[in-house]
Amino acid sequence: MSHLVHSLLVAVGLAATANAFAVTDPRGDFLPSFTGRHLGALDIVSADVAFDAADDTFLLHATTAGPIAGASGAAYVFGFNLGGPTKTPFAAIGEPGVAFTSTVTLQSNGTGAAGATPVATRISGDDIFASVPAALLPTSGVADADAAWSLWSVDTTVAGLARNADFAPDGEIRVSAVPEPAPVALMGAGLGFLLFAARRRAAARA
Ligand SMILES: [Ca+2]
Repeated sequence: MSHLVHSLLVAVGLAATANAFAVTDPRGDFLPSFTGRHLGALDIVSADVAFDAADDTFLLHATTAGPIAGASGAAYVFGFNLGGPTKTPFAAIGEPGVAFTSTVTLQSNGTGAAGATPVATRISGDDIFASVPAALLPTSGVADADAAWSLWSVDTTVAGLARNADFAPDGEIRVSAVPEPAPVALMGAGLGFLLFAARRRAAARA
């Protein structure tokens, strides 16, 4: 019994502290077509997007190989696919899998926008974050929790497709879910335990 309770507590602890699933990307893998500055800030090394159902908000995060705040003109574009006709503008530079219906652009100067609506952006060292209300991204037949995303870095001092530095992920990946609040997780664990105990009693009678 005590072992089972301990296992449940460990499971609850994991559920409460689990981080969003992050996509990792190699260092120094700028696209051959990229003609901009090879800044660490334009080299994506990991990224994640989670959907917080409680707040109806997407939580965006990217980590780069260098400090972001000082890299003037660096931008990070999160592409979202929420159903309907997609844009696939990057086949010519070897990224045909990047398909999106809307974008959120975060800038190294701390500004950001979802479409034409400003989005608060936070920068800390090599990391950039933003919370984006799901209502800002148009949907067509895909639930917010099932949204797919991709990310690419841009040197905005360069024109055309040659401005796109690094794609990570370069195919569509589904948003992760923000872990449910601890009290809800505890309730779930309690219910699981009751079910387990009931099944064990039933098995003992059989
Ligand atoms: Ca990279």
